[in-house]
Amino acid sequence: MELTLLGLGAMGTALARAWLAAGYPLTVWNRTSGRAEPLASEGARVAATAAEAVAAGDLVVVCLLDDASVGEALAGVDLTGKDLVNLTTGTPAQARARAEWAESRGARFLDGGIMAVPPMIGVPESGGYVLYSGSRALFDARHEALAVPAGTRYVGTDPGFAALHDVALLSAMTGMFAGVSHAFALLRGEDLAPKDFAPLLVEWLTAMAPSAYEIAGQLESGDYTEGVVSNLAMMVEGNSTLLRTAEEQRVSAELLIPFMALMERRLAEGHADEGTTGVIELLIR
Ligand code: FVH
Repeated sequence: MELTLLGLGAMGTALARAWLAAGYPLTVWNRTSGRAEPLASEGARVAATAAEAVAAGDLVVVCLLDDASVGEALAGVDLTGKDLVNLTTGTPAQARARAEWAESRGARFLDGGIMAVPPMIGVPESGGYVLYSGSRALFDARHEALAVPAGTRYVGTDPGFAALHDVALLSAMTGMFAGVSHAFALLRGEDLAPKDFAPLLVEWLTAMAPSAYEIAGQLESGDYTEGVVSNLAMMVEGNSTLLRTAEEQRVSAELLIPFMALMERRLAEGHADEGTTGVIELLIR
């Protein structure tokens, strides 16, 4: 099997090194050719153009900045008979359109969402993995090579599903970063070392994370009061303490307020016995 990789940014370079270390013959291309030089000395063949790189490979992996750069790099390139795997982050709609685009050019297509940062690539114990969706036949046929840089999770034939899972996980992470930022802001100016607080924060967030299973169960059953231990009425009451403390500590509560407002709306609609699952209903447009 001949492997081609388009894109040698931070992530593309990490992917290339993992495949080279595993002994895969690899052809690489990057828009700025200088970035390929270190890889040439590590055993990669360097193509002068994207078309030349694609022609050299059966399995073509693309890891560029965004969907527009994928379109630019592959414009006019012959994809007939190729297995195209796009590891560029994008939206579900972009992935679906890219799949149609690739298939109409004679390629099998798989979209991937990388749940790892470059230092985690090629390090199995890091826990990094890639979500894949699209052609199951491609995934099965190329699994051995795809599993080299990181673990694999196939999430469905719909080419948009990998991006959907990826963005949902990143969105949850964004909320977590918002909460962590607010928590550290509360401590600023006090005689408290952030590094002493960090382990408490990690322990607490780890203990609370399994609440996702409770929410999933309630969404499945449709009963948002099922198994509730901390109800909405109590939590909304508690929010006023969170807000008063922010004021006392001279910290803006702007990261917390939007979510608290939704909790209050759901409570006002008569759902005191739920947890926070009902907030999801208020988000659906
Ligand atoms: N790095 C990370 O932590 C994250 C982890 C999760 C997944 N992402 C996604 O991976 C894609 C690539 O990310 P990256 O870290 O390699 O990004 P950069 O280092 O900025 O490299 C960008 C490469 O894209 C090339 N490029 C940009 N525009 C074009 C274009 N119009 N035509 C062709 N190539 C283009 C760029 O080339 P150059 O600037 O060196 O010439 C780099 O090769 C990305 O989707 C992340 O969201 C990474």
